[in-house]
Amino acid sequence: MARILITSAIPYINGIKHLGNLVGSQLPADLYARYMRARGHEVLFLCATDEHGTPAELAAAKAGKPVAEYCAEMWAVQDELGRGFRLSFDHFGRSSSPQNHRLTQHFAGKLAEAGLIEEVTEKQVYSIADGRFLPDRYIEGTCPNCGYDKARGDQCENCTKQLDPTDLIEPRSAISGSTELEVRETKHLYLRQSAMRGELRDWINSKTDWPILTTSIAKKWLDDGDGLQDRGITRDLDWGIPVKKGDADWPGMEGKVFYVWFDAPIEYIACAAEWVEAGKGPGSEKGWERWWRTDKGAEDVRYVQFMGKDNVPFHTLSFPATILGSGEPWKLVDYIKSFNYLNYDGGQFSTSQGRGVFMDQALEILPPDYWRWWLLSHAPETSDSEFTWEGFQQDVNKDLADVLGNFVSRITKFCRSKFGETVPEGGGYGPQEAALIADLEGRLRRYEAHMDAIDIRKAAAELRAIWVAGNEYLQSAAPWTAFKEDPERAAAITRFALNLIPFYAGLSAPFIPDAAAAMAEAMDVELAWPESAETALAALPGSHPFTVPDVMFTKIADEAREDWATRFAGTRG
Ligand code: B3M
Ligand code: ZN
Repeated sequence: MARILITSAIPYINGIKHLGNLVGSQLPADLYARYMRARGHEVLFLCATDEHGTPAELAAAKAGKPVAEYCAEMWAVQDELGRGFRLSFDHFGRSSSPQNHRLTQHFAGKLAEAGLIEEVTEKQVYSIADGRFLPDRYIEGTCPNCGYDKARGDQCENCTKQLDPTDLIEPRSAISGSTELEVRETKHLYLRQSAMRGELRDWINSKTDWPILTTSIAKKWLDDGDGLQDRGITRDLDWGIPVKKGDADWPGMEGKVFYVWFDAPIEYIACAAEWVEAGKGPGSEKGWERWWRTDKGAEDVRYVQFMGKDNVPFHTLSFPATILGSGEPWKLVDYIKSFNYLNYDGGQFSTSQGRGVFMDQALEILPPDYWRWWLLSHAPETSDSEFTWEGFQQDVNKDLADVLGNFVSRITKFCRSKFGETVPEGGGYGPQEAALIADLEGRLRRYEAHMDAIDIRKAAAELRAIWVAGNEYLQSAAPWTAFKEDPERAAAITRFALNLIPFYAGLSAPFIPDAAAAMAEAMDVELAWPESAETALAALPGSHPFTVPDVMFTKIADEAREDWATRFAGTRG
């Protein structure tokens, strides 16, 4: 038995995530966590909300709420949606937690001790009316390029030109509208990542088994002339983790907070501490350290991270720089599974335009298994993939309703009508059953190998093939025909087919946990990972009771598909 630490990139707090976000980190991480638990490993699966930074402040302002209140509410919304999708986090934390405050300040202190932090004085726009420095995107004005009058200090939304706040004509504060702005000096902390380039390169080069998507992005940033620049890790904002050196004040840094990307990955660690404090982990207060400190038992932990490709530089370079630079024995990631993008119906999902399906909407229209199956079986692993309503309808109707659902319904109903609601005795398995066992044995091992390697699409394809094999067996063995001539033979076929249901339940649970639980319940068994096809398919003895389950998957009708395509085309309310 191994110990496996799994984290999903932590979603920003500002709003509900779309299905592209979901399939880029939380959902595949959940698949892997469920699989590893099913294989008997000790798993700690963590996620949280990423609550700091300008986007959180802006979203709170838009919602007309104090930012702390806004974050607390949105955390609850995201937590609930995670449950709705059956994301099996051991803890869903918050980057604003006291644990993360302490740890982030601790890491900053250690990095300073190691000489890896530089204090830099810069010039920045200060708003007299607002009594604060303004981040670039808090400054608005007229674009010098196109004349758009709501251009932001970082970029013009109209012509997409990248801007500096000083480029803007008639700049004003986006908070108050005040034009009383001046440039003032302010001090910031920089993490000297460049000093760690060699160490980071050696570490990345040692990861020969990582997905190419992950290492190619990391290497591009390492080798790009200015890819591994020293990085500002503080901001002039109110909301965030106050800049301190461990417990001590940091002279000159009063009123400043850490940059959101400095504290967000540290939340992976803090989340384990939150998990323990919430009473869900081991009793002892420091019990989380056995997952995170290699001097406290974490040396035999395998740590796997899941994220979209845009997050890869932060996880392959910045966060490792924090960990390595601290000089303390923290666990480094062992494997990074990264994803391309899921597109939506010929374009992109867009949060600002409300284009595509968002997590809350998805659950309003269909149960989680439909989404889980489609999204995972189309995970954007080697290239971007695309959601279309036709494709979704076709795949879900076929794989889930016609193949798996139909199989379960057909055999349980047939048995009930001919033998009653117990597994029929009598008749031994013949060559047809032996052939299927041999086939399924090979498929089972291949499925396990794909899941071990986190090759999600390949795993889904193998699972689908396993379902199809049972369906084809039932079709060709045709117990309804055999029953007329040879009831003993029909009993054997039926018993064999009924035994496939718990086998399917165990194997399908990481992808479609609700349907798997329903299958196991109908067959009156515990969900379990099969040791082998041979043992699993002889597990239910004659006279074992079962019930015919409710319809597992209703097909998606054309009208529903058309309605949804229109409803989700854009401009969410
Ligand atoms: N919140 C970006 C994202 O949600 C960011 C990830 C942080 S992971 C430490 O895609
Ligand atoms: Zn412009």
